[in-house]
Amino acid sequence: MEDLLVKLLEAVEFGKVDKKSPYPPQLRDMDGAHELTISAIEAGIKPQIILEEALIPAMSKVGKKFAECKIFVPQMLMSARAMGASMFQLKPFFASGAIKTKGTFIIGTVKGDLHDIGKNLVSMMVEGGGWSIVDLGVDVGSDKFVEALKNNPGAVIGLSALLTTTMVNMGEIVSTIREHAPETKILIGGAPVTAEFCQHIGADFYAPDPQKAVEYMNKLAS
Ligand code: B1M
Repeated sequence: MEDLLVKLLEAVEFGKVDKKSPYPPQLRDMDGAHELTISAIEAGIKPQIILEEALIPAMSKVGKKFAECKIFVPQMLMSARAMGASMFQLKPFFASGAIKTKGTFIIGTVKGDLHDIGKNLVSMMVEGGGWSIVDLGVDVGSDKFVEALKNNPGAVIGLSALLTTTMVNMGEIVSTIREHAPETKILIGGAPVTAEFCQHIGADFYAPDPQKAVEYMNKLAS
């Protein structure tokens, strides 16, 4: 049983989605995250254990390697895809409550901004860190964040912006969220964003990369 979890961890870490996937070359013709997750469930391994002992540690390794520039966006995307294949098999257990997450993370790219590659990476890494995700997509204004927060009380909010012209919209979104739910934790990021800007608009934390976002979220959950 342990062997299956080790193999699943490795499949997600190196982005092996399923058996027929040619990537990565060193795992060619071997089972991927899809087959290994099914085998783990059939072997009676609890879904919570699959999440905590294979998927979360795998994505944690991926996040650290990315932050240290040992891997780059394409490798990270492949790992996220492998994690997605595994999560797809685990979905019914989330729905039934058999798997408990650390909380909910509502994320979106702010109003006026259509860039979503970085936002998607952060979303997938936080999911891999054991959180439920509500992804509002791109071009999201304060009204949608507030509505999502009403549906998911206590959720953490994540704002992404890639343009100097749209990062300013983060300020209005933060103020509106504070009016409705002052205690909400708000995390921001994106290429033009800085820690100084974060402080200036009254958000709680600036994460330069997905790993720092996951570390912040994990501190909130502990
Ligand atoms: Co745009 N674009 N773009 N673009 N684009 C940039 C951002 C730009 C720097 C290019 C340039 O001029 N050199 C420039 C911005 C200049 C500025 O504001 N100072 C720019 C511009 C000007 C524009 C348009 C205005 C161009 C035009 O139409 N005239 C237009 C705007 C459209 C709009 O949004 N309204 C536009 C459009 C587009 C495309 C649609 C073509 C496409 C986006 C496709 C998509 O996202 N689905 C695009 C792209 C791809 C880029 C570049 C090339 C790449 C951005 C990217 O995805 N990077 C970019 C130039 C560049 O960066 N070389 C550029 C990879 C991604 C992984 O990094 O998003 O920074 P990033 O995310 C990082 C971190 O920032 C962090 O984690 C990620 C991983 O480390 N992070 C977070 C991100 N969000 C976070 C949230 C967090 C925490 C961390 O917590 C919540």
